[in-house]
Amino acid sequence: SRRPVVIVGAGPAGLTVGNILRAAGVDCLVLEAGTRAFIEQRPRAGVIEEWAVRGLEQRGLGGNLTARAQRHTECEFRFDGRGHRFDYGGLTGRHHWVYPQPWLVTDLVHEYADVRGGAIRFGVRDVRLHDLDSDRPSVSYTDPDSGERQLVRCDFVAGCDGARGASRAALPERARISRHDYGIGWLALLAEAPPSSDCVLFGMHPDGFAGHMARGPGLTRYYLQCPPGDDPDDWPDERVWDELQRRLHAADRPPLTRGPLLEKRVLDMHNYVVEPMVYGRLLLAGDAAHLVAPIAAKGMNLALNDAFLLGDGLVAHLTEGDDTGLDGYAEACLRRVWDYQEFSQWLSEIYHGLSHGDPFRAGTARARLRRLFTSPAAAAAFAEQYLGTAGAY
Ligand code: RFL
Repeated sequence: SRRPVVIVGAGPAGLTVGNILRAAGVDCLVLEAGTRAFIEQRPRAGVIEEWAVRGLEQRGLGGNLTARAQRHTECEFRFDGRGHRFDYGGLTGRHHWVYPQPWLVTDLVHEYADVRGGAIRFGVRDVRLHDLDSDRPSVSYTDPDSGERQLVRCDFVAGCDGARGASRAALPERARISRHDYGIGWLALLAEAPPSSDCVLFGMHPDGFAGHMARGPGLTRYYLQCPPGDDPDDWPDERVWDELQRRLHAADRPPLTRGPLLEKRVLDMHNYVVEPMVYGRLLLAGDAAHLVAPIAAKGMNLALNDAFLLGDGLVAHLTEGDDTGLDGYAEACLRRVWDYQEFSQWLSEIYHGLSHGDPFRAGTARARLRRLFTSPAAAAAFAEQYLGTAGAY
């Protein structure tokens, strides 16, 4: 068979590209390794920036989100046994949205497959990309029902299959991959418990960072810094809650609301950026092109930014013969990517500096932290970067 575009991966990036193409009447096929139920439930991100929500709305994809998402205007830093509120909404007039990634994926799959009539195959295996440097690329995969290999010819392949997908495996030698490893692990936790605060909490403690992010009325994400590669089995629920309570303790705040822990995963904090993001007819988007450790909650936002630019660029090329969007695609994405990478690194020092064991780094991390509460200029700069409005992207 033949389609103008094959999209590999049905995450936020791939599904957004697919929806944009379908809205313009462009035929495409999405190939996804997971089942529909699996991708609709996989817990991950939750913080979506205002510009990204506006981008979804402009493409008819924001309906459920704006009706159901929580609006956040403050975060709180906890250190030295006290809570310090940071009112970024008051400073900038802007806000964040909290909307769990599986909800967004559920909305996007529904809109793509059930409303816009987009083709999608779930459970595909062994996806391979072919002839990317020619003008007749193709994608092959094993069909889960028949067990047979299928080949789809296309004009473009959108590589949206995340950090461990077929697109990254297909990158040629000329790809330059810049990496940064923080040498730190985070135990990512999902608690079946109401949030313990009405805003995001960042705990800076000599024993390590701890974080709290509401996901919904009965679901809360927590993070605990741990050694990279730590075994989640060494973290029984009681140990987790005691440690969270210690690191997020503030004399002027109520204790955490405990509950069963549904997910415990150790994430090794590292980043990479693949440059360029285009290889012949393969265009990368989202985590396939760049990974940013969840330190600043930026990954899904970058995936959406890529997807807007890629979807719009493909539509302009395929329907009007206008190549400006595709020609400038990688450069436009990478401006925001590098800006967010830099902010994550800057923020990481605040989160992890106190527990590094080096009193010099602890001293400078504390100074960086205090400056947010003493210098209006520093506070404004932080707010812009936290909200993703700092650059002329
Ligand atoms: P995804 O979401 O990984 O989707 C890729 C899809 O491709 C499929 N796939 C394949 N399909 C076919 N063939 C193959 N060979 C395939 N290999 C993989 C996968 O099954 C999947 O469905 O990539 P995408 O679309 O680029 O989206 C990126 C985001 O998912 C990611 O950046 C965020 O989750 C990162 N992130 C956060 N980002 C935020 O903006 N705000 C947050 O608050 C936030 N919190 C987080 C996070 C990531 C986390 N983890 C688990 C790393 C919290 C956590 C714990």
